[in-house]
Amino acid sequence: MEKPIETNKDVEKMDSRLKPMLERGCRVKLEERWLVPKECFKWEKRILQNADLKAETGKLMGKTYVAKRKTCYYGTASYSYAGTRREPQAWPDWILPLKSMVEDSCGCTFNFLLINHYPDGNAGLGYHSDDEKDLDPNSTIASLSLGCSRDFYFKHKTDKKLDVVKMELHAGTLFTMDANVTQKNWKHCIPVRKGKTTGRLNLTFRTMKER
Ligand SMILES: O=C(O)CCC(=O)C(=O)O
Repeated sequence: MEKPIETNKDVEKMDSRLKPMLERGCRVKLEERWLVPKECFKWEKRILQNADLKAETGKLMGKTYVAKRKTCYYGTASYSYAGTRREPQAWPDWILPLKSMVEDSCGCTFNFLLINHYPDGNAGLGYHSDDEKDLDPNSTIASLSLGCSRDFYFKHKTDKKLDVVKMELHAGTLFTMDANVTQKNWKHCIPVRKGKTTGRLNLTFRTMKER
């Protein structure tokens, strides 16, 4: 039997960088070192070996684009993003221990996983909110980072006087946010960073509305 996944029990639960968001009713939490380095390497390798990562495509002004970012979808519910419906593959057995660990930590269950692979710093993700109509607005979105550290920014949608909330997501960080207040009022992005030459994986566990 596989050994249980080790997580760091002494993680900081609150981060002052998130204060402007917490003060405005967002349910956001940054848990650095949620996963210990040895587990990070193990899962990074396992995902790169097993996940069917393909260049992400979408539609912009009627034209199909192919992004540098690669993606893969697992779960039991489909969802639409950037004008395209994504049909996930069934949960593979190899990801289930990690899914359970994230669910235990968040106190909820997830029916969808998006894996993003940024092969290097040329791949990023522009400002957007996770406000797709398929997403359960009362749910939590849990985002686990592996591999190369990357900047992660939040910008308020209407209050231009508010500074951009800046974080760096390191391997093993679990970032959680609500699918409601945070998505209604803030946009987030992973800026392109030309100097980064190694890859990053991000796993966002989500809860879609059941049809
Ligand atoms: O890669 C990340 O950390 C962010 C991913 C993201 O924003 C998304 O999948 O919507």
